[in-house]
Amino acid sequence: MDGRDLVRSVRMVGSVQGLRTVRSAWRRRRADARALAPRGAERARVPGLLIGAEPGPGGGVVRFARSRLRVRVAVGGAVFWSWDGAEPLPSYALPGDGPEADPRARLEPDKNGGWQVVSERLTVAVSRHGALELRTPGGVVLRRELPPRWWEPVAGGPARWVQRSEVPADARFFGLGGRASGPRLREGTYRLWNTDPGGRFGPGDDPLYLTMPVQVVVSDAGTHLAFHDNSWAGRVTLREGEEGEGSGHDRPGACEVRMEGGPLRCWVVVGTPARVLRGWTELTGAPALPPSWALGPQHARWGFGSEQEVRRIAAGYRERGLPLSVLHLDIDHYDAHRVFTVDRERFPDLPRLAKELREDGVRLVSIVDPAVKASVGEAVFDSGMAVGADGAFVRDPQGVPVLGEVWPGECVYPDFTDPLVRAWWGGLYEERLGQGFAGVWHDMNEPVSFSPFGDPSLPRSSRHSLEGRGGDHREAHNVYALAMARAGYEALRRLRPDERPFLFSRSGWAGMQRYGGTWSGDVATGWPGLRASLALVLGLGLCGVPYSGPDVGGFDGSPSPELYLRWFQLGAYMPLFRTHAAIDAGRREPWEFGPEVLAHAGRALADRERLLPYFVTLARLALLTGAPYVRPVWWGAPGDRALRDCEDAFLLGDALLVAPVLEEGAVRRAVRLPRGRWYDTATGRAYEGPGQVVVEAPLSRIPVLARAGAVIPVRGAEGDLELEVWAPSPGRTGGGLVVRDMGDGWERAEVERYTSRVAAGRVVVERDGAEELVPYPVRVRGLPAQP
Ligand code: NBV
Repeated sequence: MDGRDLVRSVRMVGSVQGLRTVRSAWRRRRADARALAPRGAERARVPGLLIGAEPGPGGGVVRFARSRLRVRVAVGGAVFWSWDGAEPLPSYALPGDGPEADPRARLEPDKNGGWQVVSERLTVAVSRHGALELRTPGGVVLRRELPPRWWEPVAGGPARWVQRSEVPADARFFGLGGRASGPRLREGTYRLWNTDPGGRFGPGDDPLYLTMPVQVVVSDAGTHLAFHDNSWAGRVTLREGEEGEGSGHDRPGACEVRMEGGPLRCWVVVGTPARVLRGWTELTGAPALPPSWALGPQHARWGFGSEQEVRRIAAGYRERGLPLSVLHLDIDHYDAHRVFTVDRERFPDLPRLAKELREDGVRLVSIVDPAVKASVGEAVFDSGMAVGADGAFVRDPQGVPVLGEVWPGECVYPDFTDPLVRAWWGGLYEERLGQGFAGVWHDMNEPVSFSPFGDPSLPRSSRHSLEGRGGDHREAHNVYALAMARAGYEALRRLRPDERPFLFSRSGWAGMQRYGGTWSGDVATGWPGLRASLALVLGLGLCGVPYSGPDVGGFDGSPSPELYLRWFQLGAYMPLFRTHAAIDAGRREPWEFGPEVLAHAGRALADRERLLPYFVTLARLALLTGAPYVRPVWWGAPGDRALRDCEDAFLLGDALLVAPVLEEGAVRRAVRLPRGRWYDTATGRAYEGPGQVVVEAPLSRIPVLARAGAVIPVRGAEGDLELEVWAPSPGRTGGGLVVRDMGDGWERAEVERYTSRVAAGRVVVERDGAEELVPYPVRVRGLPAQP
């Protein structure tokens, strides 16, 4: 540990606890040194030559001298392949039993002495040395997997492995969970180990809280998603390719996945971006539909301090006519930072506060930290110790509960990979609901144990149930928060069966969307942080987690009024729109930055309110199709290379292109447009894509462009649903989908489909498949003024 580390620990938690974190970190190091033998001598292995094959459901097994490769095409087109006999299950990413094999896909010999599986969307060709090629039906190679290599410790233990792949020279990489440096993942190594960067992070920090071995690769040949279903620690090294400019000597893009253990198995989904996300969420589960109120503006702060302050903030919004849907209470409302308690002095009557706020349309959401104060007599600790035969908490190999250091002091950690523990923990949410909270915010669940040096988490040797299979923290770490989310989500469903749960979590893993959303975590206040917050939301959306958003204004310090405003304007178009900051940071209420910022923030809030029906629609479409609300601009045109490289704008659904201001002082900006006509929604001016245009971006707003022909559900002046229709370009038609707000329960909703066209100089809107007239007022925009 160097001096800087010590300063970091003291700054984080204060001096007494700072010293305790040093002790806890040493304890962690000692525990691992004792329990995890050094790997010692290792034997390297490659598959060797092909020796035979056996067809099976959806594909079959190809045998090599020193391993076997299983290939299986699933109904729906996803392809599974694995080495050494690994099966798709067990998996934390897949709910239930995973998809059925496609009976039409067969394993057959190819003409090069290898074998192939031909399916509707993909041919998987296996070479004699164990390389595997994924080709489109037209024969274009999307991805080539080279034969893997394993290193097995001679003395036994988990085998490390590496899998190298090649992708087309023009390919771009995205995903890997939430990465601050994205959305386009450039050359570099990205770690797979959920990590609290400690206090705040910027674009250079990696890994962050929510990593996933999920990569989305976009090239002229097509889009595909590759998921290495393995929760162990790993690294992904990416290198973009280079084209030989017609010389025929392209250098392919390269991807190398290295894992410290666990199965070598992979799912690949191919198609258009929309089909890929549909296939991915069919595989890993549909995104939970947030209650509609979670689509409204939210405000949080670490350090609200008291009920009076919460009331004062709510009144601040109300008196200024600013909409507010949710207020969040952070750890400071706990009694001595202990989860599932309330500081009665400063928050004497939370249920009453919740009720009052609710009458004004504001819900309360509670932070929930996983670590439990380790002390006999503490209710949560005692009840946890009584769960099952061994108690609920993660133990060391000797069976002693593992201690970490978090806000309440010395803590233990529930083992959420144990179904019994999930049930017990879930029961504790009843207390939160009893306090009047309407949703939960999971924090510190990487999980964190403060540490001035090394990994700020549990010892890797700690034991976990892993659904009864047994294993250690090396395998459980990355799925810890996912399993915690499952506990929380299932509990809320059980406790409030008539309401859709609202849950979002800092950490998670593949499949996280089944239980809720996530947020940026402690993004550093500054222009780079603003950029990082967009990268995170885009990357997570491509990994199947559509509901997220940044700490608007940044987590630490004090943003300049301009930065705050630009962040606020971006946030207004993010699924989770929430201002939040650290206990020692400057204020984040919109009125704290002067009258000009207040006026412009008010406009952003009003825009969000107006777009709520559109957000409701996008949320439902995410549930039905896996498509994220916030999409990269190449979503509908992955073949447009300039769009593929555009990282400073995004599509909100199909209809809107949002171009946030990410640079200090900018009052206009270049916007890269996809094909077709786009209207600046503020000025009505039309632009033709594809290409780049410069649009005005005064402080009062960020550029939002509407696609010609778009039909967008909005909230009219009376609060009723209206259709905002942007004139189709000449000779073209347009359209849009509308899903009405069915409240916060489980009622199914109909997807209404509208088309727009121009007839005799007028815009006509019709509802598909319905005789009746359009049931909402229609407001047409973008038509040239009639003479
Ligand atoms: O609970 C306090 C904070 C919270 O405000 C923030 O949003 C989380 O990301 N929490 C982290 C723990 C403190 C970290 C320094």
